Amino acid sequence: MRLPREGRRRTHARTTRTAGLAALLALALAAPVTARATVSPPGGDETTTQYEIPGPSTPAARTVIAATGVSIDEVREHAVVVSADATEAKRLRTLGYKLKALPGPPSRTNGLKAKPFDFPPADSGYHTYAEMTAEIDQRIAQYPSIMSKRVIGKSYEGRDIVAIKISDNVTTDKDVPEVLLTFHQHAREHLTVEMALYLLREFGAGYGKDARITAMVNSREIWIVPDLNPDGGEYDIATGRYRSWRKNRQPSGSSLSVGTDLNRNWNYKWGCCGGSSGSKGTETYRGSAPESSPEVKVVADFARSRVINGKQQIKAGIDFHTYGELVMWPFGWTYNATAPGLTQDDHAAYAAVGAKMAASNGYTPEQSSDLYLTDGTIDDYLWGTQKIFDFTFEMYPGDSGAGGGFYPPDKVIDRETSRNRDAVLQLLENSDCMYRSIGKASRYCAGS
Ligand code: NO5
Ligand code: ZN
Repeated sequence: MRLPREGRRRTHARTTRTAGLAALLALALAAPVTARATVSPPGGDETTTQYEIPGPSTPAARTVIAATGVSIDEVREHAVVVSADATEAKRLRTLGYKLKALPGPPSRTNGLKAKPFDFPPADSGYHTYAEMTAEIDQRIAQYPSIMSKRVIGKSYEGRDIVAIKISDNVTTDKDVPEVLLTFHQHAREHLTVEMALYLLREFGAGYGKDARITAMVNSREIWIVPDLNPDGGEYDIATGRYRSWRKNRQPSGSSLSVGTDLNRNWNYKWGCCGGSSGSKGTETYRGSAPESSPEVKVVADFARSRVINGKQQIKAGIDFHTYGELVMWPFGWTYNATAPGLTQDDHAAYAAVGAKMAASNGYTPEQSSDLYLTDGTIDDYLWGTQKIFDFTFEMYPGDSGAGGGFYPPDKVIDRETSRNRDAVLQLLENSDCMYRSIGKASRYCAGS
């Protein structure tokens, strides 16, 4: 991990204590991990392989592939890249698809021995859960008047899920538009945690210096939930080699399969439409019921807790993922641009703000289902049940070619997180009235 020079002394005591805790945690987790490796149960604990599949070039054709339970990691004009375990790969071949295995994740060991429960030596710029926690605490200590942290609940394995509030007069609940930024639903998408840490740094350092940041901190309440899937993230680096893990680490009932896809477990049109899998162990397993995963329940409860006097305070948000360089909006469950609960004006406002953000970061703006159908996602839930304008960003890289897929080297962290600075500010600036973007403020936002 990298700490800015000014921060090093300040965190020394805390880092030492955290390191002790981390060592204990490592011990506690080491036993089951070793046992698993020797028993090697079938199902969801298997590692997955990325395959390129030529052919599909429409959302419907890609949805057919997704229906086998694989995750679609990359969409090209006439091909997809998927993550599949042995069972899913067999299923796809039986259906007649040609699968070309791609190289596994990079080792990034720099010729050094990989340490368990850490990023590989050449990727030490990424933050483990303990390092993330230490850095968050450091920022709170550095900027106590505008940042505060609360534990909103625990993951399946008992790690804290935290929310950081950024606002002036941070201890009072002001009646101002709130914005929710969420990160790391998918374990292997580590760059998103760095995005959250970047924003904490940037807002802390920019307050009182940068006009746009200062204005937003003064007139919004910004909620940052930097890590929705801490168990999955730690599991992904637990052996010192990346495992391409996607889901959380919750066993699926009494079966040997482990993991629910958090972004299929939200309580809106859950499992409705062929955009998730009901089979335990698959990459897009939707869980046994909506919010069956503790992590989704914790964050959904938090969002619901922001309903005050019957009014949802959170107006907009971004859920960060990798990869593909996309700015996406709902719905995921239908190919249609409008649907019950999403009017032409809603769609137009989503698309207008989405296009502005995409123009600033160079991503591609589109409706989520332009990729493939998904159901039970956070965007569909937050919009469909609470009218929160939630977007999904797929960060760097655009494709798995040169960028490293889910595992871009740590040297791109600064560039690829600061790349979204303007887009985040634009969302904040629009959040008081998203319909202003389509010239309909007076119709929708009068009196607010
Ligand atoms: C996401 C989006 C399509 C919402 C998903 O590759 S990703 O898994 N990050 N894509 O399928 O949940
Ligand atoms: Zn994702």
